[in-house]
Amino acid sequence: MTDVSIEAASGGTGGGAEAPAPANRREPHHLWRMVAIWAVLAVVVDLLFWFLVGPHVPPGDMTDVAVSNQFDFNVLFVAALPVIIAVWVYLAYTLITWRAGRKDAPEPVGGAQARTHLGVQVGWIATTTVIVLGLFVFGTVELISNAGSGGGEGPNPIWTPTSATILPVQVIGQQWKFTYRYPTFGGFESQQLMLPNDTTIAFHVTSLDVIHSFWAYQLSVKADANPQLDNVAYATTRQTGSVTVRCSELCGLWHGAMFNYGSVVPKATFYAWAKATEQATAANTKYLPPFAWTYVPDANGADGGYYPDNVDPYSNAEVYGATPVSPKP
Ligand SMILES: [Cu+2]
Repeated sequence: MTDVSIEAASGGTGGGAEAPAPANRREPHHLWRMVAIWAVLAVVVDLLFWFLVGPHVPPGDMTDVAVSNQFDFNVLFVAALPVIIAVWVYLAYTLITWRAGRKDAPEPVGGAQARTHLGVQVGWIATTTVIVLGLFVFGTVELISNAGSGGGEGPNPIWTPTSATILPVQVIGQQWKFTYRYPTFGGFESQQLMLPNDTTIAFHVTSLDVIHSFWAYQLSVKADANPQLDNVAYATTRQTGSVTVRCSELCGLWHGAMFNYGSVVPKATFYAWAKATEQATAANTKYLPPFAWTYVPDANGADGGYYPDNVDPYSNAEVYGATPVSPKP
């Protein structure tokens, strides 16, 4: 070990020319060649990606947050592609240039010279710092400027949309389905997520049992569904179409089957549907618990969990420490 270092240090004054190449042959500056190949490829691939692939990157453009998240993903791709291209160019270049079968192939020299190269060290630290901190600032700005970017912000969101009118839709997760309540239409409950187009929606996501996660992929909305917590996420619809909703938090045996579908429809269609469903389900709605942002699960009751007991006595387990609907005798 010591011998090698001394040898390298004492012989390392020729700037990489110690390789056993023929005396009459001048080695090109391989690093600059690699940089040139990389720069051209990186620009070409980034441009091709941005214009050809970018518009098709999920989650698409069904809502404002989907558009902004697609933009974010594309920026991340454009930042990442030159990095992977650098690795591939380096690998391909070295395999070709210094392959054993090449006649008079020069022996690459590394070791001590590479380790003490100030330019490489400063360049490496500076480049990675700029990439990491740049993406950190970019991601934070994008999260805040898009009202939480479709993510759950808890019961008291600090990043809110600027729209004058917001339609609240409650998402209720339970083992193993999602249902939706519409508080501005008498609090009726639907098995299907229906949304009006060109409208800012406030999703109020909660759970009746364990932790689920409401993931409406095309809307680019993803918010955890916690029992006794009102988790709010925003999105503004821009296009009609169908939506897939999946649970994205492992929640028990049939987690994989916990999905359903929804639609973004024209405003008039939505209001007609909502009014009609409100009337059609009125007889059932009165048996639901009154609309609330969260519901107390009824762990021991024989009534299926959703429906709070109106009959005393409650056990502590039934109300999870909350105040019963009516006081104990
Ligand atoms: Cu679930």
